[in-house]
Amino acid sequence: MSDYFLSDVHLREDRPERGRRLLRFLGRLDPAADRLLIAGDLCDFWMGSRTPPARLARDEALAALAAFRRAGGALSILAGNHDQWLMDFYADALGAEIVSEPLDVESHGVRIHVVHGHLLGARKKWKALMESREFFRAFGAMPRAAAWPLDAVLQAKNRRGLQDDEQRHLAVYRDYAAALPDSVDVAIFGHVHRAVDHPGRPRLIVLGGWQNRSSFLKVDQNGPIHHVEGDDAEDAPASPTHEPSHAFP
Ligand SMILES: [Mn+2]
Repeated sequence: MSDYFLSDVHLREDRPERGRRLLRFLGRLDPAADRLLIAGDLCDFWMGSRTPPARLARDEALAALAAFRRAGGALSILAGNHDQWLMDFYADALGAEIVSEPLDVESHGVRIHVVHGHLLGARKKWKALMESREFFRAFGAMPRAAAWPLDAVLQAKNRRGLQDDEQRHLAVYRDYAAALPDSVDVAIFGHVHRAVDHPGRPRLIVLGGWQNRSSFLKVDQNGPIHHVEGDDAEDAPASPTHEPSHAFP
């Protein structure tokens, strides 16, 4: 019986490897015993805003999540900035339980605090503006010929500012975790795509994005273990590839 936490898969039809990673991951779960919490940004903004729900439901990875749920698996989802307008879809089409942040859960005696991370104050204003339902709708209705270049500009802007953005967020995460009650054992964050596992009280974990690999926190009777796996990890024995702990900025 294990509890799994993951975030920032950023499913997109033009990035099928992300869906394949999620499919492989789901294949290892036991719906009769395991529970899964997705801490935001399961779907990328592009996919969420531009794909009609019926087609979205046919996405292989999303269909596998629905199947996990139908087979009795516990699936909870909290909103990220990319998929906050998809919560009704997740509830209806996937059968997910929608939870709101901050979320406090206990797993195998470990007290865990979960947020996506975009609401803690480190985000640039222009990005927050883009996350309105109006922008989501407008982007979804935009002709492909206009949406592609805009998407490319936004991605390039994100890449250029990545280092600063990550450092700013991680500093905010560290302060946020330090201010949590002493009862919290592990503070889980998403949004930043770099996997971080920082010891301390609470232990600070940034789950990590699925753009280039799979990463998740597994909690069972052995305690919480942060797994960061390359695409060939399935053939490897039980001990996963571990990302070294990153020093904080
Ligand atoms: Mn995010």
